[in-house]
Amino acid sequence: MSRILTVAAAQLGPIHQADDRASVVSRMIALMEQAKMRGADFVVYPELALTTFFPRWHYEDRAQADRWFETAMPGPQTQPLFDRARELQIAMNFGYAELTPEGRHFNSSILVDKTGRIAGKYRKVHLPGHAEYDPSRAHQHLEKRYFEPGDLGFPVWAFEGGLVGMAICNDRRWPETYRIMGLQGVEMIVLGYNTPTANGHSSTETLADRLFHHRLSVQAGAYQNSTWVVAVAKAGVEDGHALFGGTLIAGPDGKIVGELDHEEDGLLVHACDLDATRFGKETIFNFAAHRRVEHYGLITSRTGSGAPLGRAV
Ligand code: CDV
Repeated sequence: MSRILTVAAAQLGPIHQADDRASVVSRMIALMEQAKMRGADFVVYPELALTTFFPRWHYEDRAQADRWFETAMPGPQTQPLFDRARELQIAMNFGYAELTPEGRHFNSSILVDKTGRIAGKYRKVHLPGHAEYDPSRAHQHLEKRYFEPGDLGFPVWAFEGGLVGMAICNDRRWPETYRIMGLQGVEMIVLGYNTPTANGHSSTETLADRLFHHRLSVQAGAYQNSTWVVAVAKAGVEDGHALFGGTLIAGPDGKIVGELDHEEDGLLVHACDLDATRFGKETIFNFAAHRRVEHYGLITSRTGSGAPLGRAV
């Protein structure tokens, strides 16, 4: 048996500060139309898809960053994206900066079904970077200044015939992200990212090193939870600041089934067999048979690493 969900990873090239939402939405619609022509059921866009990666900019007054946030979803500028998705009968996922009516700020991502209904929302849990201007860094990464940590956990939804979950960028480096969704039987994880090409803490880490860590994280999460993972970049040079590409789809055996090799707007389309996730889930990663939760307490009782538990025997 096979259940096919044809997914289009829709990488976006750079978005500059001067690019308005309308121009970005029209690029997203162009990719959506190509995705539909190539047979996709589901188009997946990056983290903070509607704007430049603004957490690189320091605003003394945090409210100045509010112009990068959406106060309604859909709002007047994003409505055309929802309308076109409904016309084309294509599901979608994208990330955006969310400002709630209560004044809370999140780095969020939504699942929108083929009727244009928001079926699920995720708010980024693992916020990287720092909250105050740091002159020691080659570039600023102020996610901790502009967002609060997500408060929705890592849910999985019955969506477009499969079990689908979301993560955002830095979340992909944390095994807990995948395992919490694995424990809900996830069959596809969609995640968008904006990853600087250079490490702000290290002048020796190369682009190859950074792409290696990206692939390693995504492939391990896919394999260890026997799930598809669709990882989508916002890439290229935004106002002089480089983000790497590396948009890829990893299968439930951890192997990469396709990867983009450029940093522009572009599509990676793959027919994902959701039933291919069964083999790993029923054998080596049959959680019910093999997990030993009595030994996993530190995962939730300790945040940073601490004293070793080893004792003389
Ligand atoms: N947007 C991100 O979360 N970026 C991080 C960088 C800062 C390491 C990432 O994990 O790619």
